[in-house]
Amino acid sequence: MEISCHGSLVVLEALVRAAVGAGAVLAGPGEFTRRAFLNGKMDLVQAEAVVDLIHASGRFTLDNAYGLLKGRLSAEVGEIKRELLRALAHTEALLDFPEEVAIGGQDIAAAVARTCQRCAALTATFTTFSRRQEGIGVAIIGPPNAGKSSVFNLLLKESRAIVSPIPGTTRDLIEARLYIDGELFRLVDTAGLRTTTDPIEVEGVARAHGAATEADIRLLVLDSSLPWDIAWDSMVAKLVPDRDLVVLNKSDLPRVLPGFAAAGFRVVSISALTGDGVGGLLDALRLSLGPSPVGSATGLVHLRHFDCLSRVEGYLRNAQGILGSDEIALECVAEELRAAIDQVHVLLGTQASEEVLDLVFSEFCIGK
Ligand SMILES: Nc1nc2c(ncn2[C@@H]2O[C@H](COP(=O)(O)OP(=O)(O)OP(=O)(O)O)[C@@H](O)[C@H]2O)c(=O)[nH]1
Ligand SMILES: [Mg+2]
Repeated sequence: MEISCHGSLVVLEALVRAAVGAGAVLAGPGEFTRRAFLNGKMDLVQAEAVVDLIHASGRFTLDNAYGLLKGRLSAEVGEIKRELLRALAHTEALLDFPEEVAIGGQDIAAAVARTCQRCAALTATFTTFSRRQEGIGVAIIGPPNAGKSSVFNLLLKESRAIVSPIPGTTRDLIEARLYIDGELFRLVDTAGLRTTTDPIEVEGVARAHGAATEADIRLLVLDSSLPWDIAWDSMVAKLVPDRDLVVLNKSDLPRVLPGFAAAGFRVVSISALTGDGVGGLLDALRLSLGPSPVGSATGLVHLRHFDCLSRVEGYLRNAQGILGSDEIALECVAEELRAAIDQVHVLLGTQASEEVLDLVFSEFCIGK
């Protein structure tokens, strides 16, 4: 039944109260998707994709969630399940009627190896895909006063970090989200890297090093109005070629820095003061990010999926070990295959406990 009424909150509240009084039950978080799942309209992986769609904060998450909802991963996992069932059936046939079946241990070993390979291909995507979903970490690093905080503010188009001519202004890590063409980046402004005795700044520099190590992309900001400082050599040495960027800042001032010779790095010249060159910096960030893997591949973004498929992979490796030994204990192979199939059921939700379901559906909004 559908009820239409005037939109005022008081009317709505009175209506809901009256409906509940007449026996209606309020929908819980994710209740409609949970029903669709319980009625076999979608599996658990697809139900989780609905949560991803609701919370999608960037284009990658959106595209990937849409792919999951359409059953892209479910189809791949379904194939793995079919291969496992076939391998188990063959193993049991070989156990029960060794004289009558035309299959040997080698055939089963080949099938297990193929399936294991398939799982490994999926689990290998987890780091790239989940990183992309969470947002690409970009650490803005460099010597004090180079203009790191100014570059950070310029990219965000707001004055988030304090900028001052005093070297050593930034101490804490300052984090902010930035979308470039719908792709999410997590920017971190850091303390200038230098040797100092100030205990607070020492801590800031240590945190800056930590942020640089953790980041997916490092953006080294140097002041191009200064001559090269040998302290910068060690900063450049830690950069990853073809990924990290060198930003020569203060292009509005007369250039003193000689040409930047280190090969393999994208070098961008900008003025954080005037905003000149910011387009080139955004282009360079896009290039470092690379094309979206969604569209060309099925990947894992959820720890639960990664965990289940890693277990499947583990059981299959055990089965491979047994099949590769001199005396093949087929009973043990069958056990490993059964354990692997169970994990596939857990992944698709056909064997998920109430606890797991509650956990998945608790992330929904009410009424979805
Ligand atoms: N002329 C000019 N000055 C700039 C530019 N970018 C930053 N500055 C100035 O350089 C000084 C230092 O800028 P910050 O952004 O605070 O530098 P930082 O690298 O964050 O410095 P610390 O936090 O101390 O490590 C400030 O006086 C800025 O106004 C630029 O492109 N051109
Ligand atoms: Mg700063």
